[in-house]
Parts: sequence; C-alpha cells; structure tokens
Amino acid sequence: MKNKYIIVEKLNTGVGIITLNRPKVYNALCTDLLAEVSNAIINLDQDLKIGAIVITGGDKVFAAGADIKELSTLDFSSAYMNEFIKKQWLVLEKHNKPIIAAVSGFALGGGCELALLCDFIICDDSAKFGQPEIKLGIMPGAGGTQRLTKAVGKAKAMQMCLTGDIIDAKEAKNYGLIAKIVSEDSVLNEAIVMASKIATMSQPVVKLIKDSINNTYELNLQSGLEYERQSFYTTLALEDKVEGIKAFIEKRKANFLNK
Ligand code: DAK
Repeated sequence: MKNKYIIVEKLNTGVGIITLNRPKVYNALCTDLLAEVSNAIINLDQDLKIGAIVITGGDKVFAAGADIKELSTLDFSSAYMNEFIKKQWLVLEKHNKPIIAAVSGFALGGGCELALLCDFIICDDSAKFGQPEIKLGIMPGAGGTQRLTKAVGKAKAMQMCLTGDIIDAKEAKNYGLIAKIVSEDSVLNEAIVMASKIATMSQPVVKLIKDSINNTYELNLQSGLEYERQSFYTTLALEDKVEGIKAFIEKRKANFLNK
C-alpha cells in the first residue's frame, strides 16, 4: 500500500531509510503516520538484504510530537479502552534491526520519544529536544519519563518533563542523549554511513549486541512504560488537557484550572 505520511527507501548498502513527511505540521505523529512507520519497520525487519535502518524527519524538523489536533478529540475512556497508539508504538519498540535516528530541528514530545526508542541518535546543531507535554496539560506517554531518565539522568529528565524546557544539541550531547553532533546538512549522510557500516556486520551478532545492551539497559523499563502509558491516558480526563490544547491551537498561553 502506498504511504501518505512517510517515504521509505532501500539503499544497496543494506540500509532502509524512513523519512517522516508531514512538513506543514512539523511531522506531527498522527495515528496513520505511526501505522505507516510501524509497517515500514516490520517490512524492513523482514528484508534479509537490510542490515540497519535510519529514521529522519528531513533537514528542518524531526517531529514535533503526537498530532495535537488528534489529541484534542481524545478522551480518557476512548484512549484507555482503545489503547491509543499503543499497538503502533509497541512495534517501534520491538524492532529487530538497529535503528539510527538522524535528527535536525525539533524532536519534541512523541518526537523526542521516537528518537529515544531508536538504538542511537545523531543530530546536527539545529537539533532541539524536549518533552513539552506538560504545557498542554498532559504528560509524556511513550518513554519521556522512562527512556529519557535513563539517558540523561533524573535531575535533567525532571527539569525537562516538569518545565517543558527544550535543550539544544550541545546540551543533549553533554547529557548523553545523543551519540554524535555532525555539521548541518550532513546528518542524514553520516547516519547512512554508520548504518551502512553496521549492515556489513554479521546480522546475528548485531542483534545479539543490540539485545544485550537494550535488555539490560531496559530492565524494568517495560513496567515503567506501562505505568507511564496508563498515567498518560489519565491526563486525557483533565479539563486542563482541553484548555492546554485549545490554547495551543489559538496560539495563546494556557490558563490551567488544576482539574
Ligand atoms: N501537532 C499538530 N500540529 C503541530 C504540532 C503538533 N504536535 N506541532 C506543530 N504543529 C503545527 C502548528 O499547529 C502549525 O500549524 P498551522 O498553525 O501553520 O496550521 C505548524 O505546525 C507550525 O507550527 P508553529 O506555527 O507553532 O511553528 P513555530 O516554529 O512557531 O513553533 C514548535 C514550533 C515545534 C515549537 C511548536 O509548533 C510547538 O510547540 N509544537 C507543539 C510541540 C508539543 O507540544 N509536542 C508534544 C505533543 S504531545 C503515546 C505516544 C506518544 C505521545 C503520547 C502517548 N502513547 C503510546 C500512549 C505523545 C504526545 C505528544 O507528543
């Protein structure tokens, strides 16, 4: 089936590239986009010629998070009962082949979480990372309180999640969020070079190393993620969520009522 929100390419160096392609809304991660990404990952995982995958949002923005317009229509009971985008995220989290996130510009909310669930991140100087969900009256729902904390430590994760502050590439590098900063316009190329190098290695060994790092690093992460997901659904029951999202759409500051 033809993709509407992403572009998938396969290079003869054994690299699959997934480009998020909703530039008008900063690659906002609507459910259909996430379904396309998860299908692409399933296909690339099954392709024996592919040894590594790169996810990019292009040279302007990685992704500004879940689609806020879609979130505005979501309430607690439907999100909880239908497990809002859980299925798609689980596919992303369980990918087999190594994935490199190549980040330029904003990687916010679900965009930051998408980069964090990749095996490593490289970025250029324009990259900006953050978990601004709190400004919308909701909380991170896909790893922001979990993987981010493991990556940058408790103090920085608390600051980022509680203030919604955005950090730049240098700060992200200092805190161990990213593997490498490269010069502007070369992040995708650099990611492809790294992915091509990985693709020359023994695939079972690559998988063993990746699983060994992830399975120990992520020990207890699954229960943490489930806890976080349930808490995220709870935020959808708040009036403050309605106000936070309305304020964003109306381009004004939110007036939260704490309920
Ligand atoms: N959703 C929808 N549209 C978005 C968007 C988003 N996340 N981000 C930006 N846009 C749209 C804007 O509405 C605007 O559209 P028009 O008004 O032109 O129609 C266009 O993109 C350009 O945005 P701005 O005009 O705002 O551009 P600026 O350069 O001034 O600002 C910005 C860029 C990225 C700082 C700003 O757009 C912004 O703050 N965006 C929102 C960032 C944000 O709050 N992200 C967190 C969203 S909540 C879960 C999985 C994931 C999640 C939850 C659960 N489970 C598995 C359970 C994730 C939740 C989130 O990510």
